[in-house]
Order: sequence, then structure tokens, then C-alpha cells
Amino acid sequence: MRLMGILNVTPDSFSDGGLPDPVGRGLRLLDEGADCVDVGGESTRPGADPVDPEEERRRVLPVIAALRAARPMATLSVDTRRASVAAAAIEAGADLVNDVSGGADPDMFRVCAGRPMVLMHMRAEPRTMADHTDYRDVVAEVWEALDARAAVATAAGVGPLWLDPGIGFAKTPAQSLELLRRLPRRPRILVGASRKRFIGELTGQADPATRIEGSLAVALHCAARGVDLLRVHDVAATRRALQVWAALQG
Ligand code: HH2
Repeated sequence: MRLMGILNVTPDSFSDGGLPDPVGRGLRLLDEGADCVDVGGESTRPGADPVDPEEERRRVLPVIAALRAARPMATLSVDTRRASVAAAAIEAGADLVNDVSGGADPDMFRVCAGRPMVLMHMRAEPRTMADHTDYRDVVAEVWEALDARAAVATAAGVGPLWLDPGIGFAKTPAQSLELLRRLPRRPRILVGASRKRFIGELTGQADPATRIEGSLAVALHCAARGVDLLRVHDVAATRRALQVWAALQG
């Protein structure tokens, strides 16, 4: 399984906001075995207000450019919902776009044509998504919605695509668990569950930074389900847990 290391260049991300040295952290994630570093300039935690695109660009572009200069061969992604930010990030050296809105910006697929992309499922906006958790069958509806977005992206020439059920995005903790329990077996699934709230609810840990063991349990579950790409904060620990798990599989 491949790992996408999380690098938030934000003052307010739920677990790792306000990093003093984002470039140094990005380099460390690569040294720890991340296959890709995902640079984001907007917190999308439940209830978060949107960030002005100009400010988002100001946060992510220098970090992407510095990582690209230091590691010409590394794979870098930009975590953004805005086509203007995506275009500037690609110009600065990003290889792919990770879009938590699944390509809601009407210009996004044009910007991403000819490139790999991550499409994540959510409903509404981070600020309001906690009010949109009414599903008949969360697993069926999420994957149907993702397949529909993937068809539009493919028709626009975007690909290969990684599809992500959006753990915690317009999902209750119970729905996040259900999506993980019933992950489909298909190629190119990405899961981002690292340090998220459903883990804290299970273990009674309010502080996201302490939720590492629960995050590793999810990582091993995803490995057993054949998930291709895992988006994590704790790259070194996840890599070590997966090494032992892989050896146990023979
Ligand atoms: N989760 C977050 C952000 N981006 N992208 C994908 N593809 N999948 C996810 O599950 C996902 C994501 C939220 O986590 P984080 O970046 O750690 O926090 P914040 O949004 O507060 O910056």
C-alpha cells in the first residue's frame, strides 16, 4: 500500500495546524517513506469557514515550489477545491490534485486534464456538511456519487483517478465506520481516516494528535482490503505497522 503524507499549511487544521516549518515537515514525510506529499492550504474540518483563494495560493505555492526544488523526483499533490489554486499549484510543481469536493468547481477538470487526480465524496460545504448526513444506504450512495463524478472527469480527459469515500465529510462516526467496514474491492481507492473524530469517539481521545494507535488499526484494515493509497499524518509509524503486517501475510 502507498502512503500520502499530510502537510497542512494552515493555522487551523484539526490535527496539525500552525506548523512552524512546513517545508521541513514535507521533506521529513518523504524521508519517512511517503510516496506522495499532499499540501493543503484550507482546513476542511467540520464547521470550518472557507479560505480566500488568494490566501490559499499564498500558503501552498511557496511550499510546493520549495519541495519541488529540493526533491525533483518526489510526487506532490495539492489538496484544494479551487481550480485557480490547482492551476497555480501545478505551475509551481504539483503533479496531481486532491479535491475533497470531487471536482465541484466547473473549471477543475479542465485544469486537471491529462493528470492523475483524487476525487473525494462529500456533501455541501465543510461549514455545513454535518447537517447533511441523511443517507438511505451510505455505502451505496457514496460509491454511486463517486462513480458519477469519475465519469465526468474521465470524459474531460482526467486520469488515472483515485476515488475516496470521504471519511468524516458529511458522515457521522457510525457512517464513517460503515464505509470502512464495507470498502469495495476495486483498484485505486484512497482512504483518509488518520486521527479523525470517529477514532476519538471509539477510544475516548479528544486530542487528535493522540489518535495514532486507532489510525494504525484503520491502516491495517485498509491494507487487508487492498486499498491502494492511504492519506496519513504519521508516515513513519504507518510504514512500520504495514511492514510487519505485510510480513505476516507471507
Ligand atoms: N481529509 C482531510 C483533508 N483532505 N483529502 C482526501 N482525499 N481524503 C480525506 O479524507 C481528506 C482530505 C481532512 O483532514 P486534514 O487535512 O488532516 O485536516 P484539515 O482539513 O483540518 O486541514
